[in-house]
Amino acid sequence: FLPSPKSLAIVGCPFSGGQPRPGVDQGPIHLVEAGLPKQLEELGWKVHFDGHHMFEDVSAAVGADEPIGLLKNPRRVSKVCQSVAKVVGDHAKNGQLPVTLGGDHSLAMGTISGTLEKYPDACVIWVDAHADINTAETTDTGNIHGMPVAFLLGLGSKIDEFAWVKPVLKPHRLVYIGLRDVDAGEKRILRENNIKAFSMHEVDKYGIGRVVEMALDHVNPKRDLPIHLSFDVDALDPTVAPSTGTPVRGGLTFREGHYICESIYETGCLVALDIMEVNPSLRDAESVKQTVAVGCSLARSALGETLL
Ligand code: EXY
Ligand code: MN
Ligand code: MN
Ligand code: MN
Repeated sequence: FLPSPKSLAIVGCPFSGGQPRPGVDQGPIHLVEAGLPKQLEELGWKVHFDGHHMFEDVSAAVGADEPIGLLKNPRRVSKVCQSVAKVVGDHAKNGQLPVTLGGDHSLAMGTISGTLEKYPDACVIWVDAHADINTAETTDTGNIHGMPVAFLLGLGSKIDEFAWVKPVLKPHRLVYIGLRDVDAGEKRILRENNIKAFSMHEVDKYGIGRVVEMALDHVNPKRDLPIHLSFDVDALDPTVAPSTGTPVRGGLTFREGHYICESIYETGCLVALDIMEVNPSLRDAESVKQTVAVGCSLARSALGETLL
């Protein structure tokens, strides 16, 4: 599925409306300033980047955005994701692999909708400390970055403002790696929908090599389906990626995170990549630099950088 000649589009999404901590909107700006476009060119990619998507028109059109039930900034999140879905879908249809830089993880509602428009049978590998699968009924926080997967699966009560999100993702085409902070309601949803998840317990038990193999065997047994990789940097241990909004101890090591990316690239099935939740304003300068650097190196690994 990899475009040939290798061509990708960086979709910078400075957006933070899916969660309460300011700063995550600066993530994509830092990733680009750290040199990601050039690093990807050095891997042989033709890189399209025409500036970040600022979403001002969207925010202006929405105006005051009162909560819907518990959901915060619902109209803004919905509109931004809808516009991201269009951008990602158009790049995919153009033969440019979309690399979306977040921004908070609510954006994946858009990126995955865009991917599935071009590749309806694509599977999703979601690397995260969290399952991001709360519904309007189960969410405690109302932060939509904890909910995008539920929207994509069509779970929970329907909300008019999100009517554009089609339940395009099937539970058997989704697999998680890295989970360790899953709400009780989310555990029930995972169980009831038979969704495969490899938590840190399984990473400890089997090692990352076996876990990635089992994850691929589940969603992509013949290695012939397109893969969307949605990588939340909080999947990594906070010692590796400290500057993120919802760090959880006991995460993936630097190598485990990169191993996931390298192995997915090796399948030749990658069609879209998200690097999410880098928040350059939460920690000291050195930790920020480290987190931005790790975001860039995950992207490089997923796009073909090898150790030898
Ligand atoms: N489960 C919690 C919630 O729904 O608010 C925490 C979600 C954090 C989500 C981060 C992006 O991965
Ligand atoms: Mn563009
Ligand atoms: Mn997430
Ligand atoms: Mn997370």
